[in-house]
Amino acid sequence: MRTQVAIIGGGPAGLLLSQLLNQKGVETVVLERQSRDYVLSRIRAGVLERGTVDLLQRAGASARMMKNGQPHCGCYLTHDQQMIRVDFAEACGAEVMVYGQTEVTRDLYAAQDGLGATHIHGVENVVLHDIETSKPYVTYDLDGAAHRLECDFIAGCDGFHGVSRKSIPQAVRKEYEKIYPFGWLGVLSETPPLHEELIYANHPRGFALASMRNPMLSRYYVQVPLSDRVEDWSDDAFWSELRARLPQDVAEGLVTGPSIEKSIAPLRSFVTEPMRHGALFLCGDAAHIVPPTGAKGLNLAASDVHYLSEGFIAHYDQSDSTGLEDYSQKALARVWQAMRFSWSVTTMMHHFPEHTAYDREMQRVELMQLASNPTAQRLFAENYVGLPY
Ligand code: FAS
Ligand code: PHB
Repeated sequence: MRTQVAIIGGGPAGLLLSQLLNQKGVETVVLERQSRDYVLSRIRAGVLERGTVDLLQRAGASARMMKNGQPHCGCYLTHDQQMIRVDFAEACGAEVMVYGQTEVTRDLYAAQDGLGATHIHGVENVVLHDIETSKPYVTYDLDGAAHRLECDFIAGCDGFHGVSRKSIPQAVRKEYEKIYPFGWLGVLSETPPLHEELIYANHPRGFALASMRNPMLSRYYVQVPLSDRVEDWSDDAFWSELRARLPQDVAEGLVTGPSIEKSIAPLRSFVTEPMRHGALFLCGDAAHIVPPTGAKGLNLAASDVHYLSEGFIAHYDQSDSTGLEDYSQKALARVWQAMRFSWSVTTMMHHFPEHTAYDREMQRVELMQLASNPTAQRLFAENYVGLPY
């Protein structure tokens, strides 16, 4: 089999890249390890930056989002009992879209089906070959049979645990990592959201987040030690801890119910450089991971896809490869900005075991500055809604 761009991984990055390329006549084949149902069962991101919304509109995958998504022009951060609202519209004239990653993935699959795109699910033993030559290829197994996919380029969209990043020689890769000493226990419940906007809570007991997917589907998180396991947390224990970390007057409005999904995600910051090596281009979580505090993971995948799809389209349409040559540097410039924001909000909002009383005062003062200083509000808002591509 032969194609122009082989895409490893059919998550949001792989699907969006395939869609934007196919729309412009660039051939792709998406190789995905899991089944479509499995990919659609994942509960992950919930907030889309304006750039991501624009890209999904360009990709012809935005109708359901524009109908069911919820535009938000602000969010709350709390410090113990104090509620601080950041007004995105007032601070920077923009907003975000609250719409689950699961639904984005569903919309992208529908758009790809509409174009008759080639997705191969259930692949195993994917290996990238000759990425330093002009004739790279991918081998993989499917239902016990060996296959070979010839291509011009390979897009590694296979997430943090995929094979693409590791296909770049260790001597070439420069990696940066910060592991946070806690995780997020997340719960999805078919209950009305606590508040009409997101609430990020800094409390002595730990961080909490009240989010949502729609008027009858809520998404909540509490910070937990890395040693905790999901089975350690009953629904009642979760609701009680979440309630304890929110301002009392707000917590009184919490509607609880059975969890329909419950999971713990560790938090890390990670970047690999470069994001290109020969014919291989890394995209999304394959190249970088952010703590979900700043709602940047999915949105960084989108901006990577924007730069990479523009590069491929110019290459094939106008034999202009400058976009491909500039990809890594351009994508990384935005990645590091998002890394800083995600790290800063994570540091401001979480309870760190090693923090002293002085550190906790710094968190408090950071939040008070956000409450009273329009410049601080603007910096937070511009980063939260998404810096320009
Ligand atoms: P993904 O990991 O989504 O997709 C990679 C795909 O590649 C997967 O479908 C995988 O099955 C496939 N794959 C892997 N190895 C392969 C191989 N060898 N061969 C073929 N296919 C292979 N971001 C936020 O903004 N907010 C959040 O709240 C948030 N919560 C998260 C919770 C969890 C538990 C996790 C893990 C991530 C969360 N993220 C969040 C980040 C998440 O949304 C990612 O940024 C987003 O999924 C990135 O998309 P992709 O780069 O496509 O990677
Ligand atoms: C979510 O709704 O899952 C969500 C929202 C904002 C975040 C992280 C997760 O920063």
